[in-house]
Amino acid sequence: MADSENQKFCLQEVLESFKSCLSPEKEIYIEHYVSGWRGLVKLLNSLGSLFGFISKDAVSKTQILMNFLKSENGPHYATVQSMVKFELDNELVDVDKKGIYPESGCRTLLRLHRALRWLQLFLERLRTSKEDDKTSVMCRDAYNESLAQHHPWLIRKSAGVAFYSLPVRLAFFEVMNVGTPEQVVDVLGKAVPLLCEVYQITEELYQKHNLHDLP
Ligand code: 1PZ
Repeated sequence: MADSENQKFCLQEVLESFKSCLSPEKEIYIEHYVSGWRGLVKLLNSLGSLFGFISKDAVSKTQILMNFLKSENGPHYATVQSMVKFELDNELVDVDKKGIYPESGCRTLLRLHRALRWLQLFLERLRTSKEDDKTSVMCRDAYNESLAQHHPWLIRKSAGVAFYSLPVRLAFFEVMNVGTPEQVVDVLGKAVPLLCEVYQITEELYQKHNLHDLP
């Protein structure tokens, strides 16, 4: 595991990454998008071994995108928009669902994009939660409303088991590493709309190019 993944999670840092991933023209820089996810992986890693399978998948998806970014085609992978154009123009995407490109940038990012919807729903629930609300229920409800529809039974089951082991609300706020519960709520108030914007831009781009069902 890379050193950065062993370091302590900080919500503020994740917020900064997602902030810097938006260009003035509202393009999404893949490098910063990936570093936002890498930040979130630190949180997953601090939650114990039941979350290991989720963290592994998130790391492998971010690695695929980083490899593209470091490859000779790197400049085409600077933004989500340029990646979509490059992979479509060069027929590097399974638009006809043949499964020839199981690691295309477009299908890999689609998985993280769907997870971003879960994150947005979960953090909004957390932000507006009351003292006695259960993080496991917030997490499960957000998951059922989003990612679960894309996962087979076994993954849904394992995710469900992991959710039960989440720390209680106040302990979870401490893991966020930004200060008092009020400060956490404050940072979440900035983070959620930002994640929403990044999600929406990607969503529209994928809709426009009919990329929502990539295998
Ligand atoms: C705070 C609690 C964290 C709970 C995380 C909730 C998300 C549950 C996701 C369960 C994913 C299980 C592992 C692998 C699934 C893959 O099969 C799928 C589809 O990829 P494919 O098989 O088609 O290549 N992968 C995904 O759906 C991407 C999942 C990324 C999850 C990132 C979570 C980051 C959590 C941040 C914590 C705040």
